[in-house]
Amino acid sequence: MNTLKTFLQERQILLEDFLKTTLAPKKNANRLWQAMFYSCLNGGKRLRGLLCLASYEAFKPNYKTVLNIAAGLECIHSMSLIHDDLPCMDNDILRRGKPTCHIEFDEATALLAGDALLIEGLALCLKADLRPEVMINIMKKITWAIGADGMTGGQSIDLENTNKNILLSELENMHKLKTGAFLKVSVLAGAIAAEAETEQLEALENYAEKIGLAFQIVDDLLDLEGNSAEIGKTAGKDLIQNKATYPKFLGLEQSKEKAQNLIIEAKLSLKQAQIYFEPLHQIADYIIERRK
Ligand code: GRG
Repeated sequence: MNTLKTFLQERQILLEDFLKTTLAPKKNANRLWQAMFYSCLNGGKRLRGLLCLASYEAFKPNYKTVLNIAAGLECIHSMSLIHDDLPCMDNDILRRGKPTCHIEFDEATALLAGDALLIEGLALCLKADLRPEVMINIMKKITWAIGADGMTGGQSIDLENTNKNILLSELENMHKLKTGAFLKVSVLAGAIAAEAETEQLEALENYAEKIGLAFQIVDDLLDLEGNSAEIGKTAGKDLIQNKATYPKFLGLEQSKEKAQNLIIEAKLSLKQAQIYFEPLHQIADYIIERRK
């Protein structure tokens, strides 16, 4: 991550090492584990894991308490990318600068690698040493965020919307579910683990909603303005697939402006709840500065 400061870079490396160590014993156990390792340890930005660590550390010092959750969230995220790339979904051949899982292995293995990463990811989250009621609360929120009223539901709406004329509000709702819900729970999981106050959780929820939407707008912009080598996935796909995007609705300049304003609002909601933790601001900035 080129623009993230040392504090977050350190945690990114630590999270990467933790994921590697956790999955390594099984790395070559069989084709399934090889595909899981290939798709999880392949240079993701680790945004969801970092959000979880940072929102914990905004309230309590020992972020290693939530390392299992941060790693579990990254496994679940990797699962969603594998399935998203499948021929029956987005049908893509490039992910994180490498052939997608079903290209490198085969479709059935990719499907199963996704399934297994989802289960292993949830199991990893459950390993965090937290009070049972805190753990249950986090697991409820994670399962909700990835279920039919969250990420899976959003993906389904996205598939239905392809080649259709939809409203901006419908686009926003789709992203709220598909991408936003999981980013939000990544932020909340850390803060809930740190037993933050209700008012602080509300502020973080608001922060997460704003950065989630900004993340998606930037994703649309990168698809349009970036190149495949830089973004690590096939650029220009939204146009080819005739997908609704923010630049399509708002134009380039207004989309950029909207993303920037959302980041300002996200930071403001932290300030209003007196959450002064610089890395959360840095992540918000990174979301609009990123080039991949
Ligand atoms: C969770 C059961 C279950 C099913 C998943 C396939 C699917 C259903 C959902 C797809 C969700 C999806 C892929 C949303 C796109 C989110 C997105 C823009 C991902 C890219 O995130 P980055 O840029 O990626 O953080 P890296 O590679 O850095 O991790």
